[in-house]
Amino acid sequence: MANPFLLFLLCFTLISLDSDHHLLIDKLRSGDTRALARAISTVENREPGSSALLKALFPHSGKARIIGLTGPPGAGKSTLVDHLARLYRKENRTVGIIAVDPTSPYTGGAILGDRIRMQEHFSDPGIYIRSMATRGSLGGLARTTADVATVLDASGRDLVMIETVGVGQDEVDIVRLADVTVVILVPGMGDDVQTIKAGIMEIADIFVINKSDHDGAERVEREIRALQSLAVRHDGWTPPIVKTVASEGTGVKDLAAAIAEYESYLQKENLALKKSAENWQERLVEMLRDAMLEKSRQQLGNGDLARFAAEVAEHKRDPYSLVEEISAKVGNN
Ligand SMILES: Nc1nc2c(ncn2[C@@H]2O[C@H](COP(=O)(O)OP(=O)(O)OP(=O)(O)O)[C@@H](O)[C@H]2O)c(=O)[nH]1
Ligand SMILES: [Mg+2]
Repeated sequence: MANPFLLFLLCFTLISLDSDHHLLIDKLRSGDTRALARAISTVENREPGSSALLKALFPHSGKARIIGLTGPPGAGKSTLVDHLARLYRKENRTVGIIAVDPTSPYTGGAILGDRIRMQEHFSDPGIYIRSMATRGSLGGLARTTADVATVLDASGRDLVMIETVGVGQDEVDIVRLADVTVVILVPGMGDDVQTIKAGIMEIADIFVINKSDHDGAERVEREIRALQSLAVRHDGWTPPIVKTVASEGTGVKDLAAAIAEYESYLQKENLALKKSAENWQERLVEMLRDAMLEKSRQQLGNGDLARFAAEVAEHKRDPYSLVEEISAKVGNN
């Protein structure tokens, strides 16, 4: 028999959590940046109530343009994002920026640069910047970034820009949640174009060759063209190549124009929804995988996995039946 007092307490907590959320949502939708920051932290740290918050926010999302920008370390991504943000603000559009920091050895100085720029924007509530450096975070970096983007979107930001360093699968996953993906390359990368191309080439809707003040911009352009000629995109769009010198703000207008052009192409060809559904298919698989894995973990007792692993290693057990057994139990719950 459940204790009536505990039941009351549970109901009370649930109701107050719910009204807390309503208050928070009202505030963040009215442009309150502190409420926005709190909501983002809740989601980022997977605090209790984060899933309820996301459920309540989701209906308000879907209106922002999500722009993903990726490229090698130090390519000038932050500088470009900064200029784009200023440009969009001149058009009176509100901006949210997520700078995903891979917390790797090569960032040190750049983070500082980002911070200085962040400070400059502080006086303008129309630009909200959030750095995330949470590799290995619960649910994965891509998932967290997607959820934070949903919060920014639901808060009514017109544009959400996501900056990531294009080095791994996580980054590819992150840009996959964007409506428009900008891949930033720089001259003198040599074989790097080859290295990066595997994951990144097919996701680029727009190429930027930044640091075009350096020698070799034409060569990079030729390489991109050559790679493009090998693969035709199924949506019929040919990603344009925009040359920029971000540190001087050169070419930023052209980049904004290319972004707008791709957006109107998506609208005209009725591709926006299709692209979004494709992105969601990936994300749903990932969310399901997380949920299933979590349930499996709950099924397993402390140390079970280590014991099973040892048994499989000693060939006392076969892993195929083991996984079948565990997933069958999960399915029954
Ligand atoms: N010469 C030249 N330097 C540039 C250009 N764009 C950016 N820079 C410089 O390159 C350095 C790195 O720029 P960031 O914007 O921090 O690059 P990032 O890609 O965000 O760097 P990470 O986030 O660390 O990967 C800075 O010192 C910029 O001033 C450019 O077009 N030409
Ligand atoms: Mg940066």
